[in-house]
Amino acid sequence: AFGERKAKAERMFNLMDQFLKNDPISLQKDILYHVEYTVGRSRFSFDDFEAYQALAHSVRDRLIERWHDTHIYFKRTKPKRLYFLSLEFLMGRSLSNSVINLGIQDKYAEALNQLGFEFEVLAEQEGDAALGNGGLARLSACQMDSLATLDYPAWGYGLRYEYGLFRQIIVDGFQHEQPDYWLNFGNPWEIERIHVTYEVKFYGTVEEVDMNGEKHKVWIPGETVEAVAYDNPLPGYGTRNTINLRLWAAKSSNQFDLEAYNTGDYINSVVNRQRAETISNVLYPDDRSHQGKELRLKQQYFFVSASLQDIIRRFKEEAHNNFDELPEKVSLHLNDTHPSLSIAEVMRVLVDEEHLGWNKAWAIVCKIFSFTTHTVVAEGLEKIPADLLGSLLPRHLQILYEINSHFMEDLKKRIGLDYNRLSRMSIVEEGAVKSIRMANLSIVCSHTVNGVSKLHLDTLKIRTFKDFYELWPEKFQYKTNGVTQRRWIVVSNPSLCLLISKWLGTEGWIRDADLLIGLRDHVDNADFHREWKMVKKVNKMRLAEYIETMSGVKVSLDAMFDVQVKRIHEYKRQLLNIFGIIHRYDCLKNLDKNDRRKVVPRVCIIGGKAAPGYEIAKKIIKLCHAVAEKINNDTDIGDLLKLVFIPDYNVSVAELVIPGADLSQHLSTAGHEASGTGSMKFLMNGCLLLGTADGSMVEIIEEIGLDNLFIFGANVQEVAELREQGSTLKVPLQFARVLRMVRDGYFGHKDYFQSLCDTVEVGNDFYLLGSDFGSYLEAQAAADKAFVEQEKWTKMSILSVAGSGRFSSDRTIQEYAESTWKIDPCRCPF
Ligand code: GPW
Repeated sequence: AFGERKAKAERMFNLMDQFLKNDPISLQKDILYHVEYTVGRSRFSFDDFEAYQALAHSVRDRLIERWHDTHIYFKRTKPKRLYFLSLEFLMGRSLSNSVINLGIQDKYAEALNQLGFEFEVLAEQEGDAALGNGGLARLSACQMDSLATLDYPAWGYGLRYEYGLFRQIIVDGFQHEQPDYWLNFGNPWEIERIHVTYEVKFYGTVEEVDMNGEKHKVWIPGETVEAVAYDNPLPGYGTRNTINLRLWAAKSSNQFDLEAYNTGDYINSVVNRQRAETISNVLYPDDRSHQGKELRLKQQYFFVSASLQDIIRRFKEEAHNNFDELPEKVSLHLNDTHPSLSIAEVMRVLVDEEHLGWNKAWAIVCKIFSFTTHTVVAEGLEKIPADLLGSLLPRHLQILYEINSHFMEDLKKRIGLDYNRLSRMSIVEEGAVKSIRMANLSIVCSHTVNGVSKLHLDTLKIRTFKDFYELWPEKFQYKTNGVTQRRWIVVSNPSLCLLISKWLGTEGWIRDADLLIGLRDHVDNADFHREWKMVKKVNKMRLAEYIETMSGVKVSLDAMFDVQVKRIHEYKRQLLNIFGIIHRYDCLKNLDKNDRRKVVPRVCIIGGKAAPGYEIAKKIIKLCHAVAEKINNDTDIGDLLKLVFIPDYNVSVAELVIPGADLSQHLSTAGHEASGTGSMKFLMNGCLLLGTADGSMVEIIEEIGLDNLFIFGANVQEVAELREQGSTLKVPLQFARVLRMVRDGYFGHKDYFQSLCDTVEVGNDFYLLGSDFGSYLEAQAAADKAFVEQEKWTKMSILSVAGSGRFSSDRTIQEYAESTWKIDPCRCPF
């Protein structure tokens, strides 16, 4: 039998020849092969999109090759694995990132040139994979890139939504949402695994049965849905390792609704089958608001159940069913509370299916979960109504109650009968609506709870999770977020990438961002300055062209490009920015010709999506457009001030906007942004930051020094004090004046904007726009002043990039790997 297998393997190997070759001729052959046989077009007639598809398929082949090698190697060496569980991944485009990480970008460019195509043009054909909302989801994507690059044996698990985050279109200045059916034109980056499927059960009842004299709970489910795996290979940079992001899609199971078939209701049963497939249809577009919807809960459990079946199957194969080894072989990471039903599910599997007994199962569970929270405010924490949970997952609700009763008993022993504190810490909330607090569950059951910045952890300790911190101080840690320099410099800013490598004399910073500090050595070099400014100019040109095609507004390259792009949220204070712009406009109008000549021209750029049900956020978007219309059409003002709203902000748009920015704004009221990662992307692109001492900004200040950015506003302590003052709070006259202009209908839509204005009226101004306005204007004035002194500005810009090394997600991931997950690199040796 061995000889036979060997002969077969040899035959296979000879048929496969060898690894795919990457010389231009081989690449051209492969691309044309895919034009004919994958895309199904003639090699004599295909358009740019078809060329992109064929190109993508040729890259995919190369990814698959490495992906296989990596997984064969993991299987052979059996390292402890990290499973990164997240309901959201904002991957954006894959083509450029892949060829860069594979190290064959130049070869492809050359191959395409000879065929008469330009790589960049074809890359533009790709749509974004937008399976997430904002910072949290893009963070997952950056972290996957770092996990692959640092050779960690990691898997990502997520949902394959058919509709990603809605597309934002603007009609008369109002946001409208359109579905993002991103799979319409096929997705060359995924591999459908029709054989990797699991049944996921819902509803039904729990029965007690006797087994060998012991009583066991058995869940008799009422509905079965099938989960099908779609694998997305993610290559590391400078390594052969290519890890997997496995996304689940729902398919109706053959088990589904047998009843209806049997009773002869054929048509209805087919309709019901379709209904099962809706589970993974659509991404929920509200970040940080949870409405207790059944479909959302179904998505969460569908995801959790499929992922854990897959993980446990792999574990059992490797560990021969010995569950004592689970904590040495498996680390499960909860990206926020969204996947926290995993805890109950692992308990159910260990107790009900593997019959380990409660205490043993519990001891294992407490060793395998880690948890990262991305929020600051307790009100934003996820809660699931017990009724809803009990009807969809009756056994899980029992398990959650049991976890809680054990926890409450232990807690009473430790803190006594402090009923207020006990009820605050309980996993079960006994209110008008009895519900399960997913954050409490995650904290109780995880060995580590991570914040996403130093300041965030401080807030968790003294406010959000104070009770838990006092109980288990050692559980609470922080890992400052980071972003991947591969996407945010190498892919999105190729000119800067070349310049950095030239002056550092190495490309090493692409794998080790700390090397960027070496740029400080050249901070006064005139040639370096000249080249640095050229790079910014090129990126500003690219952005200016985009602005003109999107909005018809022509902008001057001499102006300061001032950008605020992120989800629209009251706490992020886009309104403060708009009020600042109104103030600037008002001042300009009152200047005489001579004084106007001294003004620094500005192009203010705002972009971001509002959750569809978030009325105030939508009004902010409308106000931005109303103000833009007034300013941009005022011939008296000309190039001195422009305001543009960039519609449909997403990862690809960010790749264009961030490198072209001179200044970027991060205005959250101190204490409200858990971290913020946009700031890090701007920092890496030599864009100066203007913002509050909030989240990761505090640490950016530590790295580059207060001299190199523009900080304003109340700090965390002051925010608390100011809020005490209520309606006696002092607000500058300029703020009152701007507010009055909006209220009086200076920008039209008088009635529509009143409720928006109410949110910042004295006594009601929770996010303190009024009291921060004065220092905001001062910071803006400081930015204007610095922009005129070009040499100083360039120096600040260089020092920003030089100090950005700490904000690489490589650093974050290494910290997680070493101190939380306890996993080691596992580098594929081929
Ligand atoms: F509410 N974040 C996000 F905390 O993008 F869960 N979506 C969310 O739903 C939440 C947080 C949640 C963001 C944070 O607002 C941001 O400060 C942080 O940098 C980012 O997550 C990544 O940690």
